[in-house]
Amino acid sequence: MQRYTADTVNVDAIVDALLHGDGAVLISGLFTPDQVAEARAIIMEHSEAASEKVTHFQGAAEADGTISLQRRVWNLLAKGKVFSDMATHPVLMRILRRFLGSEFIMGSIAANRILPGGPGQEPHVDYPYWDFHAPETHPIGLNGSFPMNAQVSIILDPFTEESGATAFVPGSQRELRYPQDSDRFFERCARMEGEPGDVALFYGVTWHCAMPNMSQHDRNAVLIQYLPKFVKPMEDMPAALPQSFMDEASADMRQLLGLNYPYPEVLDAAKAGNTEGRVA
Ligand SMILES: O=C(O)CCC(=O)C(=O)O
Ligand SMILES: [Fe+2]
Repeated sequence: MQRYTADTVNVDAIVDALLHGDGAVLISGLFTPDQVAEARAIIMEHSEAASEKVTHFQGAAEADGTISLQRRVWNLLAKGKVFSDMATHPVLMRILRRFLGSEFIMGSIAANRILPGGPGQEPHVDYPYWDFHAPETHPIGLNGSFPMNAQVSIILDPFTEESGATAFVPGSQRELRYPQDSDRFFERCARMEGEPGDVALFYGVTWHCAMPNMSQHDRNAVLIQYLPKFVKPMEDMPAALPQSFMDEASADMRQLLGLNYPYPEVLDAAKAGNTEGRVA
């Protein structure tokens, strides 16, 4: 996995690595210790109750109703300005404008906290390909040659093999396919290891999963899903945020919330509130 810093970021090389290379890169030191500490404290506070909803990729160890050791915190934009600053970091915006098109949007921003002893996930691909185990539900001929997803993991605790750093199979993004048992994922995988403040950026068709946390510390990350402007986002963020958030949002945040892209729209004037000619 190629490693960059904010100063050495090479957009063309990163786009090439995401599409044709490993499918993942690491950008180290993108966020300050203060930002990491603030984000982590908010996530820890909001995930103290074990009832936070987990992902559809939740580990088998939790399926029996025991206390969840993998916890999600949703709707982060409403929980602290630090998360808006993270989502709109200029280095990420610059890379993603090239990768997903200049008007790309955000489909989800959530935290994943894996407690000590917490489980990993099944190997998978991410939204909007997450159900590609049923390829017939997607358009015929769909492949990964142009991206409809980019994933950012902002690392808030040391990501090591022991603590369950995200596993991925380098190069698996080149062929859009859901990983099978016969793909021997766990024998072939590399790990997205990093320090708090680092960012793992990957193309979500790369086979990957969280791994079990065998360390003594929590393993927190902010997971951001970015999409091209025309893909229906996974979370309805504008509906979950107060109007004041929208009113104060930066131009980049308005773009990420999809506010620049108006569809679907009612294009029939009679239905759009023009009562002239409306049939009662
Ligand atoms: O937390 C991680 O390591 C990865 C999480 C992930 O891939 C997901 O929830 O889709
Ligand atoms: Fe994932």
